[in-house]
Amino acid sequence: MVRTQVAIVGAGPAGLTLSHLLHLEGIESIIVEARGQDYIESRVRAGVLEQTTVDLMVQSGLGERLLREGLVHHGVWLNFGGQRRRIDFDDLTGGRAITVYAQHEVVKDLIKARLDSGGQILFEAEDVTVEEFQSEAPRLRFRKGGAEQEISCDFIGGCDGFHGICRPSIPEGVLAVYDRTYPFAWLGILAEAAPSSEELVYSYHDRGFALFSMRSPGVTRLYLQCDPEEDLERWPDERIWAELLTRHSTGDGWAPRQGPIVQKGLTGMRSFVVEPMQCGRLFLAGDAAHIVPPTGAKGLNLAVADVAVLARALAAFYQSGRRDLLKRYSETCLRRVWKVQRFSWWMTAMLHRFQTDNAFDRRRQLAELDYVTSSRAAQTTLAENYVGLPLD
Ligand code: RFL
Ligand code: PHB
Repeated sequence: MVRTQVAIVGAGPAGLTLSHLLHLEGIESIIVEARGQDYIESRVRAGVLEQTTVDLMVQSGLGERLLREGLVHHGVWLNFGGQRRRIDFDDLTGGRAITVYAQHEVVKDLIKARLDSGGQILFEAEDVTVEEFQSEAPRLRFRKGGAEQEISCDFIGGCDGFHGICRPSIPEGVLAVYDRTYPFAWLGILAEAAPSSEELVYSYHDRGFALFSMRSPGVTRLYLQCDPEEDLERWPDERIWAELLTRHSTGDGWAPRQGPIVQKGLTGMRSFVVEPMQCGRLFLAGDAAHIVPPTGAKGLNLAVADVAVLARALAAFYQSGRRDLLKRYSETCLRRVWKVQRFSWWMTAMLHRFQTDNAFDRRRQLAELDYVTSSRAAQTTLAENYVGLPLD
């Protein structure tokens, strides 16, 4: 049996960042991951980092490539009723910004940092189980390369995403679930086309929402609101471009630039939170504990914020025997989680077409967009949430 201080399930942004922050505090950890390294280093997901996330990465020594290759954006556009209006983060938040840097690049940087400093990530682990976490001696069990393995530890970081095993291992009755599903999904594409706007464009349209984003100076990322049961076979490239151009039409002549589509996918939309985010010595972080619809670009950022709180609490435990921060882990995280849930829900409700909406609702949405882009108070509300609330 192997021993470590903190055993972490999942090598996504939450698990890897936790392991990295613990290492900086002199705390040992081992990450156990179901997938292979190549798979997780190329999994296309989020792309927008809050200022808060960028600051944390830079302060913890992960800034080198991010600061060189990340695209810093000082605002976003809201496009509705034939007008494109800009929310100026710089002016509204005292110089805070967002950085476009793909999640899998963050993951690559984190894996490299862990492996370079002798960290252990056990990829391709099968049938992981978490045990005895309500005692002082939790254990992780799994199979790797056909052999049974066991890790004994002081704490478990449950960082295995929404479909992981940590949350379902918590005994029935402990967790309360709060959730909402939305009656639509996003069809997302990556296109080999130089972005035609320097900043993101969120478009509200009669035919549904569309988003213009990017990954690099040569790659555009675009999304379209669609049916959750949508069949991608019914979306040949020409149909996708026609729909994107219609929904992104503006009065000022701007349009996304077209190019070969190199990836297509469907993303469901859901808001989900469990309370509490801990049970004994098992601590849930990131998507394992909560998910948000992608409209606010928050999932990855929330995962990083959780593990910053957890790393600080574990450091206080190991350095001075303090248990109070660990005890309050869930409470501390949930204050931020619920604010981010509210923001993600609000952006989603403001920008999407709901089938149950009538002409009244449509006018209400347009009025809200007009207000949000013309009142300085409302613009500040959007901007300060988008660039990221400060860590507690
Ligand atoms: P992850 O990234 O899902 O990582 C969990 C890891 O655990 C592994 N795992 C297991 N390992 C061992 N045993 C098991 N039984 C396991 N089960 C699972 C998995 O293989 C995986 O490696 O969760 P984490 O670390 O909490 O990170 C969360 C983020 O990935 C997620 O919130 C974001 O991607 C959400 N998201 C966005 N977030 C943002 O902050 N900004 C964005 O712009 C943004 N855009 C998006 C998004 C998510 C999207 N999709 C595909 C859902 C855009 C999209 C399209
Ligand atoms: C992305 O670039 O993938 C992206 C950007 C903004 C969002 C969601 C996703 O709100």
